[in-house]
Amino acid sequence: KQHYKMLVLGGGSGGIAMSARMKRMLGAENVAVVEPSEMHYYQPLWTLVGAGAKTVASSGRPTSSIIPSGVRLVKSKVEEINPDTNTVRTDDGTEMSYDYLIVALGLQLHFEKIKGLPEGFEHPKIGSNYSVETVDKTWAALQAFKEGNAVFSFPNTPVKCAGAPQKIMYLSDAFLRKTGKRAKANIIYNTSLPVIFGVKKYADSLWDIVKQRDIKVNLRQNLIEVRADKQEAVFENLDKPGEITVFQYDMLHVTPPMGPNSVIKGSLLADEAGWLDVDKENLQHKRYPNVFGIGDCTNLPTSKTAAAVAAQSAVLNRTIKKILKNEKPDKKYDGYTSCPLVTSYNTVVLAEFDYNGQPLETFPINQAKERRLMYHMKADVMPHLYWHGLLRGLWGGPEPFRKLLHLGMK
Ligand code: FAD
Ligand code: UQ1
Repeated sequence: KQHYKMLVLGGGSGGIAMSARMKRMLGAENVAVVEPSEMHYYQPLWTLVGAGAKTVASSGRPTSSIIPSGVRLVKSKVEEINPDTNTVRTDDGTEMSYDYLIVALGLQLHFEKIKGLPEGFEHPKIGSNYSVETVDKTWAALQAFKEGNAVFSFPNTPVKCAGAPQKIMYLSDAFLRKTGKRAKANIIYNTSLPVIFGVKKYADSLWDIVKQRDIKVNLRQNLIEVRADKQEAVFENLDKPGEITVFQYDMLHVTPPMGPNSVIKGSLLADEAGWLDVDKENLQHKRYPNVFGIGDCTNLPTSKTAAAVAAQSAVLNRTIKKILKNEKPDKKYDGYTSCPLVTSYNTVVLAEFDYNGQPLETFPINQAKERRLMYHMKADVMPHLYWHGLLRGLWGGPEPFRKLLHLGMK
């Protein structure tokens, strides 16, 4: 049986960032990562891939190339975690034991919870930026648009990057204007939420933008069925169950329902809803002190993003350092998360906020305004910060810069 001092489950954003940090703390020989995927993707780029501004190939790198050198990569799927015996079993029957466990398994997409999907993706005019298989279909649908409704959905579940379902809508609006087709298009955003965005400061700004661009927003509308052969999307009014509206579409962008990773949901590590049950300040598991969590798989009550993972990685590094010395964790996570709301091919509203939904902006300028500089950050700076900063355990979020940039200011 293989034994590791520090076992990391999942080689996504959080898993790779933590394995780099744990290598530095404990030495590579004491760290292993379990991840079955051949490729690691920088998912935030998919917003731009779906709009034709970047290629899907440029969003991925082989997993083997981003594992910190010397750290063991176990190329299989976790099937069961038993925190009472400190063991993990994988799909090829391997049993591993650990002293400390970091869970970074991400969340799961549930296209199958919408009637008619995923098989509907075999038809044209429909895409989703949320998976590597469907992101190119968004761009194909956008290019093929002739006239009629362009419909964008937001599901009735927690999601990762809560701004992404509407970013592709603004980019589609811009593309249709650029190609002279906007006058023949109705752009419709049907969201399950009762708001356009969860933080008022940015929501106010986004309402101005949709009005100015002539985009129709329907709140509390949940996509329940796609009849892709007939190009029909069926929505249910969440405030009046049973009230159904059928939208004929010439383009449909689907944001799928999402939920906790099934490995966690079925384990002793889950909370009632199935998410990894961690302390919101120090990221240690609430019942198993040698288990820690980071990222989309956790029940941290903040918006699930890579920016949040960055801030969490710095806190978790500190927590583990303290635990290894038998001391109390001291650094506290404030819930920092960020969502660069792409509003055209050259502008971004850079939302940044904390657990209280209070804006926590890095730059000493009003980030609720659409800005070109922030588009450049999103499209050209963030990918480098991700591959060379976050994944190497060198980027723990913008907090130090925020403090520096706000020196002498309120
Ligand atoms: P992931 O990076 O998803 O990693 C989870 C890993 O676990 C995966 O590699 C998976 O293969 C592995 N795994 C799953 N099950 C098992 C198993 N049973 N055994 C072993 N391994 C397993 N964030 C931002 O900060 N800014 C943005 O602009 C932004 N835009 C986004 C746009 C889109 C379209 C999408 C989809 C996401 C976006 N995000 C953005 C969100 C960001 O990508 C995620 O929040 C981030 O990647 C979460 O990291 P994670 O490590 O928790 O999960
Ligand atoms: C960030 O740190 C990050 O992770 C690398 C992202 O993911 C792609 C982001 O989108 C953002 C906005 C941040 C925050 C960084 C700054 C400089 C505001």
